[in-house]
Amino acid sequence: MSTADLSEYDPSSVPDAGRMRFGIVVSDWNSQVTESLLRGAVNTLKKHGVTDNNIVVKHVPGSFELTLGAQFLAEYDDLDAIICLGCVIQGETPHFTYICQGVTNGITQLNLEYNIPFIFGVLTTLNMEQALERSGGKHGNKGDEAAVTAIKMAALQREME
Ligand code: DLZ
Repeated sequence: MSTADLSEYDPSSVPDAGRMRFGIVVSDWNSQVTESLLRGAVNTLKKHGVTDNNIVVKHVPGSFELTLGAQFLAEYDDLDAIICLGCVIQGETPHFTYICQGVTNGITQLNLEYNIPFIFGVLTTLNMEQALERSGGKHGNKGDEAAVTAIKMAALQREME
């Protein structure tokens, strides 16, 4: 993956995911952006062999809720990895910082507490323009990148089991 276009990658470097099952938890805040991240993630999973019935999508109100939504998925389904998708845009108050810290720490903690990977697909941008550029615009789609990361981490775990 280059730094100019995060979604550029060599497809042959991604393991076959035909027998894997993934959860995606997506935040409804800035839904124009997060729906595009979701489309990218789903399309990329399918491109690498994941079937529709092995992609479980759940929505949460905002990025702060991604951690608990992902924990619910981990508890109630049998998944190889969980992708967390959100978009936090800086406003005039420190709210941005607290949400970013909360979700970053939360997802990190899930990675350490559960025996499956949780992927951080959350855009943290200064404005909507930057978010659009990274959700299907000139900087690619962070949803694609999150899906590739999920497949690679799930394959790594299978390899080591
Ligand atoms: C409250 C809030 C604000 C101001 N901004 C965003 C944002 O840019 N992106 C996002 O995903 N969520 C935002 N939220 C909502 C919080 O994530 C959360 O849903 C509420 O604080 C309720 O817990």
